[in-house]
Amino acid sequence: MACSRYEYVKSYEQDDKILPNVWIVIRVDGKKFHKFANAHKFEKPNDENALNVMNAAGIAVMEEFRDIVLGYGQSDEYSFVFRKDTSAFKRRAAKLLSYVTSMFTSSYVLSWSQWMQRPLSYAPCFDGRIVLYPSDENLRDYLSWRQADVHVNNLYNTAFWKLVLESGLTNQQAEERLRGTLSSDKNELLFQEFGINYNTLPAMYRKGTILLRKRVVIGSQDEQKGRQAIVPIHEDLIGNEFWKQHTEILGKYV
Ligand code: DGT
Ligand code: MG
Ligand code: MG
Ligand code: MG
Ligand code: MG
Repeated sequence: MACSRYEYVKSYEQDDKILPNVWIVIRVDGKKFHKFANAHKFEKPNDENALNVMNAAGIAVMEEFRDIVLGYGQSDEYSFVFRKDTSAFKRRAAKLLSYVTSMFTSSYVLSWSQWMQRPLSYAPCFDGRIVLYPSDENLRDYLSWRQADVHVNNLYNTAFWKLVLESGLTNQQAEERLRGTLSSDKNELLFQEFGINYNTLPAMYRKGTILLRKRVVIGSQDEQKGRQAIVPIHEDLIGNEFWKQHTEILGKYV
């Protein structure tokens, strides 16, 4: 039966093909991770192992979808940048978004026990969105925005939790203490009251995690082979230096 009387319903489906020649960015973000982090006793403000679970899920997504040129993770979110000329899934927005979001989520669950002592007490879920950026500058500004976000939040959270956990302030007192302070004030507070030089804290907490595809050399000295690997780095991506060092991201595919 080629044409059943029901088949017309297919014509209600909408074409969601993404226009050519734009950067496709997909960002996933954990649903109510404030609650999820508490339920699983994440360390405050940063739980290194929980961030490793996020990174493992990010790597799994990039292993599955080869046209992603860069991943960027911080807190409970991950962004994935598809090359401008990708034809993956005919650039259909719903396919791209739902595959990436579900692959990220299932990989997060699959990687959990590798890093975490405590079992998952309920199923985490992630929202996903697609944003299109027409120019390289727009894409760089997007990534800079996410990295500036982790900086602002992490500096605040580091100061906040020091005041609560070490100085014994209530949450409200710590909030009042930090209200209206500049970055320089918080740096100074950490240094004067806790002897902490903020810039020496782990780069993963301050800068987030950038995932790049790189050729790496493996094997013994006698027999070396090159292969593609997904490499996590924790560098500044706001300045020009990063983009000069990693020219392959913006279009010189090697
Ligand atoms: P949402 O995204 O609107 O469903 O709500 P949330 O609660 O996921 O809010 P969001 O995404 O703005 O903020 C991320 C939350 O995740 C934030 O409240 C703190 C928590 N979180 C992320 N990473 C860590 C961590 O390493 N340690 C702890 N203790 N909490 C974390
Ligand atoms: Mg939110
Ligand atoms: Mg969230
Ligand atoms: Mg978030
Ligand atoms: Mg099917």
